[in-house]
Amino acid sequence: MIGKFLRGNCLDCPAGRALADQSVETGTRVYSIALAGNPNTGKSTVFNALTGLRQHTGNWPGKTVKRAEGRFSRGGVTYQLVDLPGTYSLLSASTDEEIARDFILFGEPDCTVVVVDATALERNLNLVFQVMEITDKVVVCVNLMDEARRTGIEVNVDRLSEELGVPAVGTVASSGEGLDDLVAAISKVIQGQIVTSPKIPPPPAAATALVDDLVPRIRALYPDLRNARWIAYRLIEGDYRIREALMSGELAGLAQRQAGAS
Ligand SMILES: Nc1nc2c(ncn2[C@@H]2O[C@H](COP(=O)(O)OP(=O)(O)OP(=O)(O)O)[C@@H](O)[C@H]2O)c(=O)[nH]1
Ligand SMILES: [Mg+2]
Repeated sequence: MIGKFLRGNCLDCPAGRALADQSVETGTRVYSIALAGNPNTGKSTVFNALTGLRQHTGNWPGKTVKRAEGRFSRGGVTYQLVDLPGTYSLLSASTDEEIARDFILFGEPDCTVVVVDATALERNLNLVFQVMEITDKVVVCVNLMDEARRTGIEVNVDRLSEELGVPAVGTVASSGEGLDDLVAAISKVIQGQIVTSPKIPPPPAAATALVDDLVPRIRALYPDLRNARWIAYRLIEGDYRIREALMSGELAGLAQRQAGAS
């Protein structure tokens, strides 16, 4: 029952358990939101502005090394915001990437916000696509819009949103501009008022054939797993962490939690 209630939170981690305990006490549903993004895009600035906490920010990449958590409420709804370390990808090449990837995959947030740099959109989109492969509950926060304006870069966020199939919101996190719209988009995605349909560039045909072959085998082992296709892609990329999770049965735990939640 509590598993059902807290679907979206990782009940195996201390933060998830703490959240579970508090939710039992208050009897209210708390929605979890992950803040992902390349290094130095303003994730912690968004986190601080929304939660009122003071997670470390500064003008160099790699400031956030562990995940930080804080809450805020809007319209009678409470959100648990999780500030993740900056990553260029989720392929677990580094501890930071593992922390971010594991939370998005195993923590199953109700919504993942990918904070991107408006002045370097193309480079930042790689991570957006990787996150959209894991989950369709995604909102893109196009931050540093002031820097983009200052350097003459025009970002059409509506067009971006259309092309990605998920909401995109322009923000200046350091001044608070756009953050109300960001929270409104997050809320609509969580409540199902916005139905996302992520558009991810197709992978090479050879990879697709291998993945098509692997997916039924993974499903045979873990019938309740929702992300079998994503797991298959990571396996052919040689992601050792996913391979270990598959061999050790860690994926079975995830599949059971997903089954209990649905
Ligand atoms: N001009 C401008 N500066 C911003 C904006 N958002 C954040 N900053 C600044 O950008 C720098 C990086 O912000 P952080 O919030 O620390 O970035 P981060 O994504 O958490 O960085 P990592 O934790 O290292 O990945 C800080 O100096 C912020 O004050 C913005 O919208 N406009
Ligand atoms: Mg940070």
